Amino acid sequence: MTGADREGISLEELALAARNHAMPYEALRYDVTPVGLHYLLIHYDIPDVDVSAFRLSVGGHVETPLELTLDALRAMPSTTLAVTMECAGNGRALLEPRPVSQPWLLGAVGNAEWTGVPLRDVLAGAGVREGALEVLFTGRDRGVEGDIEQAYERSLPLDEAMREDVLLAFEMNWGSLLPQHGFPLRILVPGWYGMASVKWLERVTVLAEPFEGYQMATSYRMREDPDDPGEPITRIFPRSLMIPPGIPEFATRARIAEPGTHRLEGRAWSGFGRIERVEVSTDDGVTWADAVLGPEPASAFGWRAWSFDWRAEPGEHVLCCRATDSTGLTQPREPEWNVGGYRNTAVQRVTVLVR
Ligand SMILES: Nc1nc2c(c(=O)[nH]1)N[C@H]1C(S)=C(S)[C@@H](COP(=O)(O)O)O[C@H]1N2
Ligand SMILES: [Mo]
Repeated sequence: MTGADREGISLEELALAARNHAMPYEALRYDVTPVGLHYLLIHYDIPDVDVSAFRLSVGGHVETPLELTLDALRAMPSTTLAVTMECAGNGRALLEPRPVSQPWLLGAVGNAEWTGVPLRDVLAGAGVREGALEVLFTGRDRGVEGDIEQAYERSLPLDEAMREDVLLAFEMNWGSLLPQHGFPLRILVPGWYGMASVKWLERVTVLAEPFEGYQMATSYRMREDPDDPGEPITRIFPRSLMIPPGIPEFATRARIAEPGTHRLEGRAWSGFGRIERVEVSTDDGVTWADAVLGPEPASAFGWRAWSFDWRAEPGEHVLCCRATDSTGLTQPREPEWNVGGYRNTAVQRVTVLVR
């Protein structure tokens, strides 16, 4: 189905799409996504943060509540990890009917190097009390969603929050966080969809009961219909994307390529396990062949490069790619429709006219 056949996009969706940009597919060529090419998703407005007055509060079910300056956090031992972050709504606009929200095609992803202090070191300083269940992360940004005025906030189960790779991150690609990526501090949860990595972090609260806020109880759940409470969305399902070969037609983005051998290149990632296989189809998913995998990424949740030599013959071809991880999870041919339009990891299809 071409764009013109599909139900038109609304001005509200356009307003969201123009604020929250995707990573262009050609940026899959970079192992580390340049900051300005990383996707962006901001539910409300970017808050104005006075960094001289900034304090991170750590409280709730702890022995000693803390108020930490940025300098105090920067003075602690820090780690840098290359992490693929992806929005849970990536692929939403390809669902039919299209759930109305940020209308992502497939570019809501990026692989950045994040520097920060392990959250567990800070929690150890505060002393988590017996009976703690979850850790709540509250951002400074406020808005109205589902008729509820709220700060953007999400919780994590305590065992996830205590992983050594969950960072209080203050740098992205070796520079201070930019305003749009959470300046001056965000939480980074490798392997989980982006909604868990709360930006503009103001407060960390240890909880002895589950947090039932809007972004947990209503948003970010796989629901078959509006009455279905659904299952929460957590880790990133495997996906692979390719750099579309050839050149684009400006208005339609249709690809045009010369006959001959094209090296197809892309990246694959998963929040469940290592990428073990990427396959390519040049006949719209009828037959598949293995791509050549690049080296194992240095960090567990960084993306992995792959390539595939395609002998392009004149005519129209639909190229597809599909990733499988070490837990055996792979990508379906068709999406699983759901109310929020989440986790559409159906294989990418790129139509190329060879002439
Ligand atoms: N405070 C706050 N944190 C947030 C969001 C937000 O709107 N507010 N958006 C979340 C979502 S849905 C995603 S996908 C990621 C996007 O991070 P990025 O814009 O740095 O790529 O941030 C998450 N953290
Ligand atoms: Mo997201």
